[in-house]
Amino acid sequence: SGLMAGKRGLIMGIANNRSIAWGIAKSCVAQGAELALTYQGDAFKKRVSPLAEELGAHLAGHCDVTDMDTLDAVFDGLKERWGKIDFVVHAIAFSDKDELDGRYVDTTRDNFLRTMDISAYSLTAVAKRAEPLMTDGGSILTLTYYGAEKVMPHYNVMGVAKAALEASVRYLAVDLGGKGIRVNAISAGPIKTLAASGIGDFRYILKWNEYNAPLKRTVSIDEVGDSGLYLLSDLSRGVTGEIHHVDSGYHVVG
Ligand code: 0WD
Repeated sequence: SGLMAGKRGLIMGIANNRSIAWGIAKSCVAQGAELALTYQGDAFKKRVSPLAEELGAHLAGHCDVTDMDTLDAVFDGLKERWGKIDFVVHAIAFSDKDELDGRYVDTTRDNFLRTMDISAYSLTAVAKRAEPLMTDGGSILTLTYYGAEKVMPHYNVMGVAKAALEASVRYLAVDLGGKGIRVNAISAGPIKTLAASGIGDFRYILKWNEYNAPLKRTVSIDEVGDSGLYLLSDLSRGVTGEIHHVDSGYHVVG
């Protein structure tokens, strides 16, 4: 029973138990969803396996979104196992740590392209493969950040990639809407995760949010998880192309 009873979905981007995708996974399973999880390489397999076990989730295999063969293998596997899927969570981003500091103007072409590939293009690659499996409609959810809308210190090329990601959400929503597939993003407030530890002065950003956000605190992965649950469930069946802020309200003042 629950809001997600009978729904099956893929969650991409769990690195450990602090990952935002882990918060979303827990909320979905608490409401009856059945999950498949990908991991990036053997190092993460070790960390993700016990987490998958904890949720009774299936390990869908290694996936590096820069390698289309690994993406194809994951979706082929799901087709074989389940025949169809109802939702996908894309919680993946990467940029060279050295460029999440200092000035945006100093970004190298190599890292610009790599950041765009992993953090923006990959959503489109995922959506393209999810579409034929979402035979009863579906919900695709990605994660973005306020640095897409406004300049945030040190977010640099990742802000540019998140802007492209948010535009992708809108174009994908139009392309897939006719099939009842919805595409949305959560713009999460800052949370201390592995990916966030690469951003210069991240502790200052957390403090700044605590002082200035309407709720006077930062958000947790459980809170992002519950908002994700809404966007993945039929509660949000009239919602697509939306960037939903789960940031203690920071975006109304920032
Ligand atoms: O404050 C934050 N933490 C926020 C994060 C605020 C707003 C948005 N976000 C976004 C991130 O940009 C990302 O899109 O949320 C998403 C999830 O990030 P997270 O939960 O903060 O970070 P983490 O737990 O590190 O998970 C991201 C994972 C990677 O972990 P690492 O630590 O290796 O970067 O993305 C995966 C990987 O597991 N990842 C990839 N997966 C497949 N192929 C790849 C890749 N090439 N690169 C990274």
